[in-house]
Amino acid sequence: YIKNPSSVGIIPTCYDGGQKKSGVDIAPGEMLKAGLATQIEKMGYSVNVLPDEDCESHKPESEISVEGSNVLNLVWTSNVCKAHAARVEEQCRLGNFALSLGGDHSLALGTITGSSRVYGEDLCIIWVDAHTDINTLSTTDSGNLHGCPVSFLLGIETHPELAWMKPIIRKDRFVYIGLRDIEHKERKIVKDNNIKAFTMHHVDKYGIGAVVQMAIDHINPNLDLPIHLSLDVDAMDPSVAPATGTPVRGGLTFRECHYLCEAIAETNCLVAMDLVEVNPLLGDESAFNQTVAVGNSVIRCALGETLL
Ligand code: NNH
Ligand code: MN
Ligand code: MN
Ligand code: MN
Repeated sequence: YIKNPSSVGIIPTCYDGGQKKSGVDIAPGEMLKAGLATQIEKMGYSVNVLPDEDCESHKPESEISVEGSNVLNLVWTSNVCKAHAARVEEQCRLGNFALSLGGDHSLALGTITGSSRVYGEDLCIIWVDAHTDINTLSTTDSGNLHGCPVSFLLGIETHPELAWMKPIIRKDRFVYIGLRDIEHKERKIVKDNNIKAFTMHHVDKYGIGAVVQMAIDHINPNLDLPIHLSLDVDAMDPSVAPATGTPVRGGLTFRECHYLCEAIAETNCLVAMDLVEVNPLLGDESAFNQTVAVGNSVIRCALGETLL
């Protein structure tokens, strides 16, 4: 795979059907309006901004219901993520850094499927989030698919509607950082599947530097495998990234999240990134501006902006 790609493909998908609060679908437009593409160009990359996905066109006539589950928008989410996966796959095949802008975190069903089609079982995932997003169709209480993508990506859950995913992500190449809001049933899934997780407790105990080092050592000890970073802005403390649908206090500070992105950039292994769950409609104008700005800022850090 290509280390340090010189081109970035920005793939916006304004999808909000993986949860119930509208507004997360205008985030990609706002992040681009705030100058993301030019900022990345100024760093020396060539940047290609792909058109926004027409999510309404993917809406089915009727949704299916799943027995024993209150899951919402399964068909719609599947259709949107399938289209998004093809776009991520294409960028990775071209050797471009695939930057997905969401939308809610259900989009990761598509983002990581797309990169894994190109990088296969080598692909390592760093999931930075307040939440584990590992509910299955039967454990989800909210019925929101943004709380479920990890179970599908790791092959813990399947559904015929999502059969196109054909997941190949290795559980030992997946790691969480930033967790602090884990549902009881999710905790059991994480433990039963032996998934490496660094919660905020570990960040407090060891410091962010050691946590990121341990996380990278776990998934990619020789620094020879491609990494996909899936970053949910709610991993950051609400004082840093307030405009998001499910804020949880006690999150990563501004510097901790930036440090994390810098340390991943330093590996030269990062090939794809998702920035999801910015909801510009939640909170006042300053909360909105602050969250869009910090989203763009952590993206630039992951692309190496602050490294010498
Ligand atoms: N665990 C909850 C659920 O399944 C919340 C998920 N919300 C998120 N995930 N923002 O990152 O609905
Ligand atoms: Mn909408
Ligand atoms: Mn998430
Ligand atoms: Mn989250």
